[in-house]
Amino acid sequence: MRQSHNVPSSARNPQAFPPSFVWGASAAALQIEGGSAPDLRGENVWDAFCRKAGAVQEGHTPQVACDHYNRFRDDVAMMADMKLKAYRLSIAWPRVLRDGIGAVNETGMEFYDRLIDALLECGIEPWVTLYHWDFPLALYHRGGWLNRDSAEWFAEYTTRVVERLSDRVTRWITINEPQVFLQLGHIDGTHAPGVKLPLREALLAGHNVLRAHGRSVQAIRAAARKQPSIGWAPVGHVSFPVDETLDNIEAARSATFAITKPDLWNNTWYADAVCFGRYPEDGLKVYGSNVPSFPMADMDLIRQPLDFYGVNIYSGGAVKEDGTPASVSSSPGRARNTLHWNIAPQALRWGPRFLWERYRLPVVVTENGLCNLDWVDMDGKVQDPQRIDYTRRYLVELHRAIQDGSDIRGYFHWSVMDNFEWAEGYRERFGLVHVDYTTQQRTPKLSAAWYRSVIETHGLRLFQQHSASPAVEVKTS
Ligand code: IFM
Repeated sequence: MRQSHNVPSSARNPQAFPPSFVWGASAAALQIEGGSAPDLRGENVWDAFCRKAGAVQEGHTPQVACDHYNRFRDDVAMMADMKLKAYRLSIAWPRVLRDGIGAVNETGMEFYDRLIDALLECGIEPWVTLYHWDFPLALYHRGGWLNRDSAEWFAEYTTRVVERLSDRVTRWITINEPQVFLQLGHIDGTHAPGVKLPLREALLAGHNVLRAHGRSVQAIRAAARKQPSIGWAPVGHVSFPVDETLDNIEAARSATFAITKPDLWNNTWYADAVCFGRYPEDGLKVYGSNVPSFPMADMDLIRQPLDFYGVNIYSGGAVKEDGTPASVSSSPGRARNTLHWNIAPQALRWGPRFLWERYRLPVVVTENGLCNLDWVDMDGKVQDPQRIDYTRRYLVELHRAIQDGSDIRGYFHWSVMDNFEWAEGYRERFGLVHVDYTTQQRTPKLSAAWYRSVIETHGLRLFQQHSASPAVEVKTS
């Protein structure tokens, strides 16, 4: 597919983002909430996984995390001070339905009621993700995603949430990063639930996840009290061209959408199913007899009309004309984050652009950001010029994608604050705000003030030369 040649309105001012472009930041329930006492929520697969010796860095757990459950009002005030237009949160499934299905846990639902109200009072639009990996433990014991009923369980939960919140929430995201919880959680065993299934069973779990996505979209549309805008948030694995020759662009596009290995990391096994209602031919070939059999009607269920394509992009790799990795992506001493992911700003131009060209859904970058080992300095500040430079470079590339003619509607920085980085525990810090996990003291990093200036100038700040220290500061409450 070729790019659209429509000239975006932002082309009149070459440095402006479209007027309605959404500037936001993201987080997820288990990574920040805490509030995990038995009377507050049911258990999820991560609670059990964290109890396994050696499963999580230094035995860290999400039991307290950022204590956002008790401090959400201050956190929302901090977001308002950052001038966020939108905040992407996730709902903890076993907080609203302790066992995943059945009676609503009123205390849990009230928490989200209050959080949504606090956001709206500050003029911040909530974007709600329904599933960000905290699968109810009770349902895991009934087979988890391997059980075909999981799609119905997820639909029931979706309905309860949407009935309650859709008088105020219109932005819905069904599932976050299926690639990660399927590959790491169900094949590699390094994320919850920590099992090492054969490929065939993992593909069955994946098929049920996609059915759950479809049923969730149906449930949102059926229960929503206000016109919903619905998307999902897979990982975007991006190959980008070494230069802008048509052949190299084509090679990068093909590499981005190809399935070449029998693992679950790719884009199209999920996205072609969700957007086209079919699994891609190359995937069927690579997975071969491991592809589970299922009724064809499943594909109609999986393919539900969506309003946007959310995508999480952190990294990527340059490819040559023949589709093989270019040396720049593996050169010694190249820029990397502390998890050793390549810093690859071009991924935020070519990834969203390729997705827009293939699926013709408005794209929203639902996650992007840098982990580092930030600390509070002797003057009480957190100096994170690398995060500023990372974000600036990526956003400049995203802007190029818009200028190329791609329909890109928003950007959510990951993450609003430091948090529980799954099997890495609390070591990695992705936040715009530093969290001291002993005192729960929040310290906005320099990047928070810088991001505020980007939002306030609607992106123009990206194109101004500036020192690492922005002139404005963000207050903590
Ligand atoms: O922290 C995670 C998030 O939960 C899902 N996307 C990637 C982030 C950084 O690893």
